[in-house]
Amino acid sequence: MTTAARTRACIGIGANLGDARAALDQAREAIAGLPHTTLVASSPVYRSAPIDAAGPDYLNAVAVVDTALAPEALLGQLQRIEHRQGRVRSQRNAPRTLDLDLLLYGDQQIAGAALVVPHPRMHERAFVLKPLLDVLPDAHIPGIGPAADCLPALAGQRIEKLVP
Ligand code: PH2
Ligand code: MG
Ligand code: MG
Repeated sequence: MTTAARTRACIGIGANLGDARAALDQAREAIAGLPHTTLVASSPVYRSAPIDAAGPDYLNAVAVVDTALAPEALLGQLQRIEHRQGRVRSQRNAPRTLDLDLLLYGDQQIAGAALVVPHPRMHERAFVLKPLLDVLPDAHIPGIGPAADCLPALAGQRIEKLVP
């Protein structure tokens, strides 16, 4: 039997409608249960002001997985989880019960119609970088550089780590 090579991928988790804390917990369980995928790290939860969006504060976290799923297949699985947890797509950046973004997929750069990796705005968002760096302090964003180097420029973004 051959063993498919696994790739380390990082998933951004966000919610700002309904019981966002429960949505994050449920999403992490669902990610842990994905086929051909192992959850290797799960970050603390942060509360942050919406960026480029209206509505209530967001809760955000990051999950790190090792997966044999191809990037598009992983994205499809993440969208299924969003849908199961009541995500309704209206206008861009509308408040949502759950948002799962494929942030990083190994060191790959992907520019497809349905999927762009690294997530194009992740280096500008403290709500992505802080939880990511909690679990992967050496995280590297292909085409950008070390994730840690991006944080100082984002000091103006309101964000707080929640107690577990
Ligand atoms: N997601 C967005 C837009 N703005 N702001 C915060 N704080 N957290 C998010 O997850 C978020 C956002 C679009 O996905
Ligand atoms: Mg998003
Ligand atoms: Mg999204």
